[in-house]
Amino acid sequence: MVSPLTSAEQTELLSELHRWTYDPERRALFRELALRNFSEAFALMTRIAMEAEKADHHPEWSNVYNRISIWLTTHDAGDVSERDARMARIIDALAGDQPATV
Ligand code: H2B
Repeated sequence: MVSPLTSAEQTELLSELHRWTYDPERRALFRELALRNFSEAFALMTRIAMEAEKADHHPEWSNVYNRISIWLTTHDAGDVSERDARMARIIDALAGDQPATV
């Protein structure tokens, strides 16, 4: 059983992960990415998918052409946990300095 982050921990996490926001409806970390085109977006999704599989922690996401929307939440915890924080850091490292959706 994984514990959700406390609200203080969540606030601290969001100040560290400045590309992510909290989506209260989905109780999830949320980030949007805009790549140059569909191929680059899907290639990044593939790299993220490989890491997600290794970590046994999977994104909820959608893709429209060059854009990817990603939500991270921990079902067992019913909210954001340290597992989502870890996955968000991995995604940031793979995505590099992609700007938010333009
Ligand atoms: N991914 C995410 N994002 N949250 C989870 O709670 C989760 C997961 N649980 N991937 C994992 C798989 C669980 O279902 C398996 C059985 O370990």
